[in-house]
This record gives sequence, structure tokens and C-alpha cells, in this order.
Amino acid sequence: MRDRTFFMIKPDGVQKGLVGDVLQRVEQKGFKIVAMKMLSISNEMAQEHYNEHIGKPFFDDLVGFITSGPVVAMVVEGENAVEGIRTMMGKTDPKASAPGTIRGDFGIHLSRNVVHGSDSPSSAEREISIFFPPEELMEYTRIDEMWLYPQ
Ligand code: IDP
Ligand code: MG
Repeated sequence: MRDRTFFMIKPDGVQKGLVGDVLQRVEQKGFKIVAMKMLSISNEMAQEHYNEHIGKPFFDDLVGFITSGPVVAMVVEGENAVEGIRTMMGKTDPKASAPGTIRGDFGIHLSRNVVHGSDSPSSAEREISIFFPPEELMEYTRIDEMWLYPQ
């Protein structure tokens, strides 16, 4: 099933100059970027985005970190995009992430793990709506789609 996920390069990824590398991985895999922007996340947005973590001991650090500098937010579409992006990200803790994954290759500490990706289709829908109004989602055909998917 072709679905959509919310994917974001966190402030540490932007600061470490990883935007191009991360985007290249997403594009080369065959996923289609259908929306993308750089922004600074407000405190209110951060609370909403991470509302499932309210009350946890790391919540304040998480909100402080995610609002500490610009991020690159995007919507990614393709076959099994939610799960596929999570696989490309690796585990939440970069120390446990396999080499070859984004977190495995570029991170070392749990709280500075370079990227965010939705963990389910319902989270994806919720998170996309926080960052992107519907008119910012593009519909187009990638020229290589006939080679990415059986016709
Ligand atoms: P995920 O990003 O892999 O979906 P979540 O459990 O949703 O992981 O946690 C959101 C973010 O909060 C993680 O990406 C990580 O940066 C941070 N985080 C999760 N657990 C901890 C913790 O125990 N200590 C500090 N930060 C944490
Ligand atoms: Mg999560």
C-alpha cells in the first residue's frame, strides 16, 4: 500500500550538515517527497507534536531540544512509507541502531538522534496536519515510478 509519513531532520541533523545526505537516502530509496520546509518549531507546536510523551522525565529536554534550532520537515510518500522510513531511521537509541541506518550512521546519544519519523499511519496523519496545510502537499508523478513499481 502506498502511504504517507511525516519525516523530519531534527536540529542536530541540520547543525551537523546532514540535510543533503538524509534527503539523498530518502530519494534514492524511491520515496517521493511531497512536501518540505525548514522551520523553527514553536513551544506550542512541540508540545502538540510530542503530546504522547507529556509527563515523561525527558519531555522538557525533548521540547527544549526540538525548539533549539531549525528543522527540515517533510511528507514522504511511497510503498509502505511509514514502516520503510522507520526502518531507514534505525532504532530510537542510535547506540542500538544498525550501521547503514540514519541514526546508526549519524548519531550516538538517545536524545540527539538526528531524525523523527511517524510510528504509525494514524500518527502520520496527525503529525502531517500539525506541520502542513493540505494545499502544501504536492501531487506529482516521479519520472522513475515506472521502474520503482511494477506496472
Ligand atoms: P522515536 O523518535 O524513535 O519514535 P519516541 O519513543 O517516540 O522515539 O521518543 C521521541 C524522542 O524522544 C526520541 O526520538 C528521543 O530523541 C527522545 N527520547 C526517547 N526516550 C528518551 C529517554 O529515555 N531519554 C531521553 N530522550 C528520549
Ligand atoms: Mg515516536
